[in-house]
Amino acid sequence: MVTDDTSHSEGPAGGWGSLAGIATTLLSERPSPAVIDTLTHQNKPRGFMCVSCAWPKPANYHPFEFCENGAKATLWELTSARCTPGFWDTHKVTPLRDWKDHDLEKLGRLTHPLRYDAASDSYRPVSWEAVFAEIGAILKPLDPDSVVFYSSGHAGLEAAYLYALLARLYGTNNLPQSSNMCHETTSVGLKKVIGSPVGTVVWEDLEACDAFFFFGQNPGTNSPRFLHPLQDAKTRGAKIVTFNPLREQGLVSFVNPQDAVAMATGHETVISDLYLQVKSGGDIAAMLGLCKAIVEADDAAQKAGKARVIDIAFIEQHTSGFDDFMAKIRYTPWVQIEQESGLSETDLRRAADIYMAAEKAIGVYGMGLTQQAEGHLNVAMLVNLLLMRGNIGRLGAGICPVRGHSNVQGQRTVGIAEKIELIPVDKLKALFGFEPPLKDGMNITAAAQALFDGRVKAFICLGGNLLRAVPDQTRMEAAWPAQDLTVMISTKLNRSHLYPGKTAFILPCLGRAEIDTQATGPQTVSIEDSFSHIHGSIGKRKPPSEHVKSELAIIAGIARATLPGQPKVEWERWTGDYALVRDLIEQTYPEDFRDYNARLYTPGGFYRGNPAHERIWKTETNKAIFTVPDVLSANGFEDRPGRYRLVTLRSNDQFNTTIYGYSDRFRGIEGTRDILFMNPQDIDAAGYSVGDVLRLVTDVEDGHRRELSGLVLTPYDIPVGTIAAYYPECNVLMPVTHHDRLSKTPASKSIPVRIEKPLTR
Ligand SMILES: Nc1nc2c(c(=O)[nH]1)N[C@H]1C(S)=C(S)[C@@H](COP(=O)(O)OP(=O)(O)OC[C@H]3O[C@@H](n4cnc5c(=O)[nH]c(N)nc54)[C@H](O)[C@@H]3O)O[C@H]1N2
Ligand SMILES: Nc1nc2c(c(=O)[nH]1)N[C@H]1C(S)=C(S)[C@@H](COP(=O)(O)OP(=O)(O)OC[C@H]3O[C@@H](n4cnc5c(=O)[nH]c(N)nc54)[C@H](O)[C@@H]3O)O[C@H]1N2
Ligand SMILES: [Mo]
Repeated sequence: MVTDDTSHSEGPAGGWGSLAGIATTLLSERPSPAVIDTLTHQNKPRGFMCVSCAWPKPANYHPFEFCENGAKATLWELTSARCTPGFWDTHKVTPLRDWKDHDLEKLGRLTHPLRYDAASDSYRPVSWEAVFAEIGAILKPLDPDSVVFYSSGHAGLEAAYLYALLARLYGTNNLPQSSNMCHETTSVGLKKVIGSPVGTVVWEDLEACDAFFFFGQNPGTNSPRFLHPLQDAKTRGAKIVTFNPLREQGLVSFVNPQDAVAMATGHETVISDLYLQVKSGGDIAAMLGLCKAIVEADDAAQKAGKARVIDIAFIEQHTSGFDDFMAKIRYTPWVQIEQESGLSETDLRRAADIYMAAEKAIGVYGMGLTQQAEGHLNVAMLVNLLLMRGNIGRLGAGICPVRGHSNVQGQRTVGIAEKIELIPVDKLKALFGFEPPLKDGMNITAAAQALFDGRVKAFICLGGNLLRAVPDQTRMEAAWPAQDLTVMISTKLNRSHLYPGKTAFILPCLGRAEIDTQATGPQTVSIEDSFSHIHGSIGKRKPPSEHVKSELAIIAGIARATLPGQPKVEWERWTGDYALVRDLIEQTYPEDFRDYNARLYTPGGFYRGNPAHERIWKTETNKAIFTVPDVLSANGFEDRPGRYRLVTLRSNDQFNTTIYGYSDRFRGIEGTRDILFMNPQDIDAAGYSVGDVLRLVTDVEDGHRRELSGLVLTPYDIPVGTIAAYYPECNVLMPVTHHDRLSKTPASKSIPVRIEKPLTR
């Protein structure tokens, strides 16, 4: 449904709309009453931890400690639908490429291990013994550097640790992860400037903070439980300032679906006190503007003999690079800041006033900052802004990257990393008696490039839907099947399964909400949330089929068939008792995981600590570093006539490539995802009409044509020159070379595109 009204949103976030959203999924997935009961155990001690996002689970939880999207994710996983081998009697693989992502996953849970049969172009059931034997036989003779072990942030800490160990025992650090497309900018950029690759904020900080500054993170859709502490913060008088090109409903207002009075009266909390619609890629300039206003206020305070606005004592003791940064601020004129950010000096000064009035401030960010060609500078600029007033490493203040997958951060903590500097090589040597590979492995960008060049022979995927999530999707799909082996450890059918390698397996695994029984009985897994707290998670539901294995058991099966036996490597024992794997994790990372098994069910999780939180800066200068941005725009390309900045968006009815449905109710879009959001002025200027069906073409000349047709032009409250459309549909448009300079994170929030109007509709 398309209207020509740009104020699309359907009232506040949360409220009755979110209950209706859960109800739609309930109806479509037909779960048993017991499944619905399972939801009440979600995110609570000795319950199971949500399979959706990584938002922390508080010690003092609500009766229903889940949100619309967490409930949808659980119901989607515990669906009564099954994709059994019988499906392949009537379906071939190639025609399924025309199916929508929604329809593929909607088939239900995978029930049997499957092997691709080229003769019939379909998958056939196969025994687990045969699976492992064949994978082992193919992997053994391959050069380990030609094999890639991808992991999406779904799997728990125990599986992730063993998966990384499998890759290293095999001989490679090729361990790219979904965070390479997501918060790698944080892992690299934040580490550089504060010495920690993760955020410093913990739950108590949310409760003590006076002002939240949101940059490119959308809590209403992507971390809805965040709206509760925000609502509490507003009630006690805290301020919220948002920088986002789109007016996102969850950052405008919220009705708490767990508050009966609010629900009955429709009482909504206004979330943002100030909402600034920055240009896509305009945040470096916007934050520089805030810093400039602060410096001017500080100058005035000094002249008047008043207390300084800048926390100079903190800066002198704890930071380096301040003088150079000050010079940059002083010499950058307001007109340039306005030009690059798309915001007025007046508005930026208003934001700065709120920042200066707050004793304690938190900087929150997400993909709007990380998925940019200069994403690391975005992150560094946010750190600059916080450092000006000593807003890192004290109660109520800090930096808060909001992570994506439920265990994406934790997987990195326990060894899923391609960079050797992140690996405790000596510990691994001592524990397992082998020589770990010492060469850096490939991240996603490098792996994609190597695949195009024919240098990758086998890809193992622990979860995820890499072929749909990755840039340059069309080129990936062309190159992928040439591999000797593709192995997909998955819960549901997805597009990545439809491009089988010469030998190809789909291996069905348990979901986190399911009971995982091994030799010593039912097992617990664990995850790390966005605030570096570790939680045990106990599955409650019956597995979808007796032929499904746990991720650990699948990893161990592959390992035993592929690697020579080693006395200190005991796959069978470890998979029989996951507590033993936790012991290994503790021995490898003793500081982070002290008393791991004993502390597993700590309410709210146990904190593994963060030096930057204590103002210990593990950087090159042993201080927090002020960074001088060498450019003011983060998008990495020039503006020119006819070129737009394309933002790729998530709807509230999807979890990454999992499309629950076609209702993006916060943006007023129903029944379709084939939408191009555009400012009405741009529509007029280009001579288009609302409802036109248009084609996007990537405006990069590298010999590859990238296009996406069939998008319906929809007016929206978005800055001139910035347009938006949905991810993952847009991934055919993203060149793999368009990424953050430092971390190589694909720049999915600002892709240079042109618009074409096809002659026929
Ligand atoms: N329901 C649901 N929840 C999810 C997910 C999901 O797909 N669905 N995905 C999970 C994952 S893996 C992740 S990483 C997180 C992602 O969660 P977020 O970090 O919130 O990611 P996005 O929704 O992609 O983008 C966030 C916002 O960035 C804004 N933006 C775009 N360009 C710019 C810019 O240049 N500057 C600024 N300031 N803002 C900009 C967009 O308008 C959008 O509102 O969510 C997790 N949770
Ligand atoms: N254009 C554009 N591209 C993007 C982004 C963007 O904003 N714009 N965002 C990027 C981001 S932030 C991310 S994180 C990536 C996401 O990329 P991925 O992590 O690769 O993708 P998902 O959609 O999360 O993967 C969904 C699949 O995971 C499997 N699965 C689900 N649960 C489990 C489980 O418990 N175990 C196992 N083994 N498998 C499971 C199911 O088969 C399901 O089909 O995409 C990136 N790509
Ligand atoms: Mo992500």
